[in-house]
Amino acid sequence: MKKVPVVENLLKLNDEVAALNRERFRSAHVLVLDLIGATGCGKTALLEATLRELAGQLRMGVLVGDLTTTRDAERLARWCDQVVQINTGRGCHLEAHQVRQALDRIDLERLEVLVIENVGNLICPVGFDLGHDHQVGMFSVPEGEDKPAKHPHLVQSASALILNKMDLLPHLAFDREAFRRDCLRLHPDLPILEVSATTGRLAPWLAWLQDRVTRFRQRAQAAGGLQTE
Ligand SMILES: Nc1nc2c(ncn2[C@@H]2O[C@H](COP(=O)(O)OP(=O)(O)OP(=O)(O)O)[C@@H](O)[C@H]2O)c(=O)[nH]1
Ligand SMILES: [Mg+2]
Repeated sequence: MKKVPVVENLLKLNDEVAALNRERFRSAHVLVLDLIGATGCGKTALLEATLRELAGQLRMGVLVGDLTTTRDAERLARWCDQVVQINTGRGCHLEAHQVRQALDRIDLERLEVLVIENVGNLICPVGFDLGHDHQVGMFSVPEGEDKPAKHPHLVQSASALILNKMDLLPHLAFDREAFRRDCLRLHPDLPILEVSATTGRLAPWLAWLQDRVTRFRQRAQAAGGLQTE
């Protein structure tokens, strides 16, 4: 029977475009994060709070994926002038070519960090390289403590895992220890960043982000690509 490797080819093509994106990001010295979490876990809320908190300290831009609306981009544009909405139509995740097109609408040279808010979905986005440096996974307390165990691929591929809506902990039966245990069983040493985007409890996430930016700059300087101020 004739072999038709459709999915393999799709991913191969995506990887090729992701490699081009990565080259672009490297030459502009921009650290790129792919933020992945279920719909409603608070991705946009976290980015709004982060942009507000780091205004004047870190030059950030955001690409935000959503099926049809521009609502997230409108929320983020209040805090940042480098925001592009990518509408995926029926697509449940972002692909590298969509990011590539969006880069034409953003001034990469002016940025230090680019965050890509992926389409709200815990499954499909994980397998698609966008050219990013890190995947950041995001869960929230109301989703329940069993979600890391049910979504092991995200936990395993993430460089850090955000647990949002910590302010709701007193009101819900959420087993924090079971959550942590499952995460660390799947990915030992995974940073678990407990935050509350809407109440301003951001410290673990901001510290992780700053640390990654520092390491990224050090690596770029060592490679001779970034001038010290
Ligand atoms: N209590 C509480 N609510 C939060 C927190 N963060 C976000 N929310 C609320 O959760 C809802 C969803 O937040 P969004 O930021 O739109 O979530 P999102 O992950 O960007 O959603 P999609 O883009 O649709 O996938 C909103 O009503 C937010 O106000 C939090 O830390 N605590
Ligand atoms: Mg959003």
